[in-house]
Amino acid sequence: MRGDMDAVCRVLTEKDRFLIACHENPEGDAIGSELALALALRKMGKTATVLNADPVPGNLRFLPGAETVVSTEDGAGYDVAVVVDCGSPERTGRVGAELRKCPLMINIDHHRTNGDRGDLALVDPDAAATGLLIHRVLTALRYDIDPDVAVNLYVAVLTDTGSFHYSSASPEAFEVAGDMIRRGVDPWGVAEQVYETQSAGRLRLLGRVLGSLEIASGGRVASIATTRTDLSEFAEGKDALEGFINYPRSIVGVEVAVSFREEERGGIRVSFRSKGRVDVSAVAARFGGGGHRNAAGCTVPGTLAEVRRKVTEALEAVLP
Ligand SMILES: [Mn+2]
Repeated sequence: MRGDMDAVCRVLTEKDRFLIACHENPEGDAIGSELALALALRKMGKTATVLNADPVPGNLRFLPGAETVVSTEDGAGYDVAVVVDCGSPERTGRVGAELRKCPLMINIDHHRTNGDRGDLALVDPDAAATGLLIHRVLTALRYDIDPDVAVNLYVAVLTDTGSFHYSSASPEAFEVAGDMIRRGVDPWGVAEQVYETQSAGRLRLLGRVLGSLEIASGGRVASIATTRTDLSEFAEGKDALEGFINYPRSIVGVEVAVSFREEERGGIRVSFRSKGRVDVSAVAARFGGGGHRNAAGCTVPGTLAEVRRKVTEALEAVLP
């Protein structure tokens, strides 16, 4: 693991005021990681504020501490900024300016494209989730993990391994999940909250989006697309789309699934999921994005049709 665990632990022990942030459009690993860290720091008698550019997704609002996440805060007066689960601290979006007011920045992440920026960095691309890095930090601090921290860490690991489906589901992921269950996490209760709380509107939106399915490259690439009209017609936010991309990937013979979404401010948000033989982070990087080998994303200027064609061509070039 790149970085200095000892130095990070020293800062967490010695400093008092922490401003914690994650990337835009946060998911379970980002939210679980920052809440686990914030709750632990508060138990240690410190001030820890979680400042995010985007709200906590509806299915994660049950997480202990989620109600304390703020969308605005003055970074002045904080000792340390902690950025979690961000391939680059810029991915914190509009809250980045407040983070930069802090005299010290710690970067805790598992994305391969991490530029290692920040004064101190704990970056391990082999970690299944940033939540596992938070777990390592809390273990190094000899913090006795309580049920509220445990459920946040459990959700971080559960969601970033795709419920332990992905190849990233390491022995450490299972061990930490098992230990969190020992500490009071209820697996079915969590699964019900995270995965079985969708609205009827979201399911109808899924029907619409699946109608956009296109198969290309001799059956090896499957894509879906969501227009701004789709989202507004079903009165759903963009976080409703989380997980839709798993349907095209589940098609037999498909190597890469792609989801295209029209952005409010123009351009198309592109998400990739690979079954493992194609490194989609390399394809995303060609369009200025990044991510992991099996899950990556980028934002590409242009219309839906243009971007769909360009991205499919770029994928064609790297298919086995
Ligand atoms: Mn993550």
